[in-house]
Amino acid sequence: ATATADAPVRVNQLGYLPDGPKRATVVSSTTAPLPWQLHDSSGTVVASGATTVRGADQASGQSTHQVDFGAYTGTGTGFTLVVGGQASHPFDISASLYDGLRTDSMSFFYQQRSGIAIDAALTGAAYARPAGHLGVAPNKGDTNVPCQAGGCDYRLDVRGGWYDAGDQGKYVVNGGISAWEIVNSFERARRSGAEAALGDSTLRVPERGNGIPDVLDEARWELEFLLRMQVPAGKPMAGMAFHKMHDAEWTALPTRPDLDDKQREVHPPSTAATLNLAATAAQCARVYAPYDAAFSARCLDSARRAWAAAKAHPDVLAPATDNTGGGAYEDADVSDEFYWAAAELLATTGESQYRDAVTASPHHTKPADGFWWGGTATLGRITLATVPGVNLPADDLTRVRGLLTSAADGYLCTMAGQGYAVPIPATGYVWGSNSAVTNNAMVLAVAYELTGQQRYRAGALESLDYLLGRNALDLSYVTGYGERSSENQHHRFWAHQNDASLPHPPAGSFAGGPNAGLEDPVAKAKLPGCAPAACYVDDIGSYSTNEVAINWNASLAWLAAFAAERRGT
Ligand code: 9MR
Repeated sequence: ATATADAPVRVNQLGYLPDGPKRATVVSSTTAPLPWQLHDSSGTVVASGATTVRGADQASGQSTHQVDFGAYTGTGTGFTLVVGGQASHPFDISASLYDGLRTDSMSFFYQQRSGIAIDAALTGAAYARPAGHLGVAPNKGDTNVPCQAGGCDYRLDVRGGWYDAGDQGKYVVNGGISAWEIVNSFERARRSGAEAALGDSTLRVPERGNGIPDVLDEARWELEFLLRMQVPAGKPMAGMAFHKMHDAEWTALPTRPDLDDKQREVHPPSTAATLNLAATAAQCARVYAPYDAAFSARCLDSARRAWAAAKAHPDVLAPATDNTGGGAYEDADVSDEFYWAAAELLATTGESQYRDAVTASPHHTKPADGFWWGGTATLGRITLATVPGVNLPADDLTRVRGLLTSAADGYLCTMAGQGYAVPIPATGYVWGSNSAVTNNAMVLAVAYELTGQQRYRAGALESLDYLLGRNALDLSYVTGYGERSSENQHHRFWAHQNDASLPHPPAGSFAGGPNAGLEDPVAKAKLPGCAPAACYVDDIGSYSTNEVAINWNASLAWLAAFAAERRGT
């Protein structure tokens, strides 16, 4: 049996953990179970059984069967699963399966850095590039940037940070959730005693060897940018955060960052951005305290000022129309950002003013909704539920934990109802759907931490199976991981598809994923009539299905670090 380019046996193409779930999906309209065999690399059948018929799957539009080979406990490389004479792509079964992805998905952020040369010694020559946006010609920014007309009458130094995605804008709301996820990944790993894997000299970053965990070095590059985006004291709306900064017009594809000659502009402050700053700076104050007391204090001061400014200006909303040259990141409801910021400030300071804001928020008792850049309440819930010693009554903390495990139970139920065990419903294939999968999988992982119940860990791991090839397209959405993986994500420098002298995205780059909305010209042309989970094309022009973005990679990196942890079970 051989794998075809579109094998009907869909596996996690990277593989499976010896102590994790091992399931696959078979595309077949046969209504009777089919025999399956697991072959090792020498072709020997090491396990066999019969499929479970699952029938029509709404998200993929396919008829499916399920294979469960979880009883097999061997390890090795080059396994294949064979059904009806068709073999899956080869895969491994190994405890170290996710070690590489943990590093690569986290190293993505160094390569997205603005304001620093990307060093060939760290990335390989193909990915090296000069520093972008330091005001060196032809760049006009980001060291002396005018506020957009009407915003303010002074200039700012807002260098640094990460480019958001395939574009080179820098947006506080998306920077906030991304930095939070990276820092939270470390905070979580420290609670489980596994922070060494994210420690110093674990990443390909220039700060390796400085005695500080590399994950925190990387997140600090963004945090320093977020701090710079705060309106200075003495200016109108002091303490608020500017919503975003980006080019005055969209740049062409490709445009290497240092070759961008467009005017960079800071856009007016927003309450949402201000609360993203308050939340991430409060988290920063807590998590960096053991490593750099001065930075921790700077973060806390900024967080307090941001919180006060947001309370004074609670409804300054970024408009959806402000999308020339960069994304709008509009948000009409900032109640969830208030809750998240209050939760972070409470967890860091224990102060009653923040506790009162938490307990008065409608989000404190609502079911835990899925989080994303525009909906951040569950980030606050995760912090309240997991950080030791939060100053809330014990029964209240128990209740918040229960909201998270209930949400996790909901995701398990959603997964169980589908041919491809995805923790989003058939209606959930929107722009960046892959990050809805990783974000929901994070909640499953948190539920595992809170309860120790294996079904939650299994759900988190099975979500990775979907992303790494067990899906409607038989494709891994992570560059370099799996036999068939995305490699033409929308990006202005990793634009090999448009210019052969430029590289593909580096290993560990995560595509946005299927988007039934078909919101770009390439998707409209190539994907008419697609089933939701098949509305994806690995084409650089399809920014609505195939962009990379810091909020998506941050969530993947969080999940990869969770999956890579050895649990000795
Ligand atoms: O992730 C964002 C998605 O939720 C929105 O629907 C979409 C359109 O507004 O924008 C996405 O964010 C993009 C941002 O606007 C600009 N940089 C690239 C981001 C990822 O595609």
